[in-house]
Amino acid sequence: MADLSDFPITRKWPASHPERIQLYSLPTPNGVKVSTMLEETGLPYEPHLVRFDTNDQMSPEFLSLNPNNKIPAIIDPRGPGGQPLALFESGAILVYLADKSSQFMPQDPAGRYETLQWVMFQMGGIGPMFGQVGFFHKFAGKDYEDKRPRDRYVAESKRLLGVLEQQLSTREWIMGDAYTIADMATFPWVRNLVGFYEAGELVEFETFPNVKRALDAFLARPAVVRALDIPRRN
Ligand SMILES: N[C@@H](CCC(=O)N[C@@H](CS)C(=O)NCC(=O)O)C(=O)O
Repeated sequence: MADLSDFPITRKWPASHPERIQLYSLPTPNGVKVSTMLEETGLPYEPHLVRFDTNDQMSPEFLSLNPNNKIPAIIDPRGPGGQPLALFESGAILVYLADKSSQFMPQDPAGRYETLQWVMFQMGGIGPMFGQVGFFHKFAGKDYEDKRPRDRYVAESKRLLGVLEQQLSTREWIMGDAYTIADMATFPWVRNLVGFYEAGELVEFETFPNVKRALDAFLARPAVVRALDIPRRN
């Protein structure tokens, strides 16, 4: 039986199944990337809800695992060399789970690097820019009189959607026929932009038909349907 007692986070979120991967998350776009990957691979895991309304992400127990106070984070009791491994940052977790499961990452070196390139494109571009659109369009920033910050992030988000559109205009998924962690990183954010952030009109989403097609295909996957509600908010 794996012993996770060295990880203070397990005091606030006790492991009922310490032999399984422990997921600390909330079904936000970054959280859904990892719950999707876990559902798609079939790796055994145990989800734990990190609540923002009670600031769980700022608790000493959570910070002991991720000093950056953000979900998602995991502990794999059987990491490299059979030793427990704690990880935060959704991109790093996706790569780790792809390597662990040998799934959703091309096996050839060039395909692997290209997939990583698109994961980085999401992590450095799509996530941060779409997130700013959310702030300036839907949340506190919507009341700012000066619309230049909003317009800047909308323009950048449209540009990024254009890059995705071009990539998807000749491919089923970002990497071609193969559905990979690049798709799992990207589409939860596209969904959020046009859904929760209600920015579809603002970014003229109808001008990106291939992004829409791939988004719909992503959302139709049974693993994604399940992942969107993991960990269940109670
Ligand atoms: N780069 C990080 C970003 C994670 C992130 O921004 N998580 C948000 C939810 S989507 C969060 O935990 N926010 C809580 C906070 O900032 O206090 C990743 O991809 O894992």
